[in-house]
Amino acid sequence: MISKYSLIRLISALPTITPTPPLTVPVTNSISLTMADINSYREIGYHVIPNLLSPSQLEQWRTIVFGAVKDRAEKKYKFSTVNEEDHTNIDFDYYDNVFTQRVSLWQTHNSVKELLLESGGVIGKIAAELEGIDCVRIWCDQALIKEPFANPTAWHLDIPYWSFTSLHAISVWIALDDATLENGCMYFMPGSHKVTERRYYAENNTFTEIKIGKNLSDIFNAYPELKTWQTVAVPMKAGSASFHSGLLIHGAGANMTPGRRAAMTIQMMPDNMVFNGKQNILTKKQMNELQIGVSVFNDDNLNPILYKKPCLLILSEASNLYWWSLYGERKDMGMFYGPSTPGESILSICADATNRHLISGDTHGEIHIWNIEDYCCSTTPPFVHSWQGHLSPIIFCECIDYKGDDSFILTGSTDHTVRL
Ligand SMILES: O=C(O)CCC(=O)C(=O)O
Repeated sequence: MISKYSLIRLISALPTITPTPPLTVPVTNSISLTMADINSYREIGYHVIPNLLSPSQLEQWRTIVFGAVKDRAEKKYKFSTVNEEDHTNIDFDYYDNVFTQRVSLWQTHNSVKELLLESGGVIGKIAAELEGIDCVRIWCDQALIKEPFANPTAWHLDIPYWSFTSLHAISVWIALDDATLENGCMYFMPGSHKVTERRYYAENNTFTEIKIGKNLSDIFNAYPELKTWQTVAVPMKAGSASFHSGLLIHGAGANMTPGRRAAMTIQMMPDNMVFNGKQNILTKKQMNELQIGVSVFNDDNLNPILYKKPCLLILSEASNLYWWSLYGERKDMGMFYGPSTPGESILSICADATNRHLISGDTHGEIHIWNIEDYCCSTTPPFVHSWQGHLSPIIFCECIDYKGDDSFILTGSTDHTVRL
């Protein structure tokens, strides 16, 4: 009989290693995504979070962002470095009246930097979960203020403009004023991210770059198959936010009112992104120094980390599951006994896509599920379910997410069967 096994599985889990989040978090920190939210985002390419900011947090964002924009506007430059050109847009007079756009305010204003970084535990975590990535860095931030009677924002997708190429880039768009059908709310084309992704692969891992100009629909010259697709207007209350994939086609209406429509946005990227040769927000100096295909945007001073999943190493030594923190101080965080029958051993473990559930298979052929969402101390995490999966030891288990809300567990055993 198999008696002692040990195996090491690295899973990213446990969002709450620090028991009490700092009170200064400038976003609603009770927000969490469900598996249905994540699946919906992956299907349609965007996700709306009502009331990301409470009324007092909204006031804080407005004060900080408008203060920085005013400061930048008085100095008359859009980018954080003076005299850098904008390479994304043509028809400059027209574009100037799409919105007042101020880029990378975090670089020139510490208050903005603190605001974004303190929000990272919520905003970055949502982005990480929606995109299924472990680390979220800031590519840039942009205040986008549609002034009274401003032009519409032409249909586009974001990633072709940026200086790295990733299918997991994502933006958050936070309404600092009510965004309405009348004043230029966002519009999305649900599901278009799948078309642009397919095209990327079909065209040898490249994107067609369309300059954003006067013509609202130029993008459809590149994607004619999308001309007949439905679009969705996404009006939202001030303080609410939407997250959209860097692959999703989106735009915004004209401001037909004498009032302002302001939004603060953060453009986010995964870790280890490689320079692709495009200038976008980079300075001439950076362009001269960076090497295409070699330079990586992992410098925390240039692309700060907004969120990194706290990682744990789980070690199963016979029947016990040990938890080790890999970030910060390396220490054991907890241990509990796995099997329901004494003397049995855990031979396989895995976690679901959101790392909320830990699944284990033991030498008795039993499958156990625990809720590890908030587990990081010495008590046993809440037990969810267990059943006899096989007649003999389970040596392999893997969690498989299928389109709907449900997860499947694939197990393999020394009874010569594989079960789903
Ligand atoms: O605010 C807008 O008008 C457009 C915003 C946008 O395109 C974006 O956040 O990617």
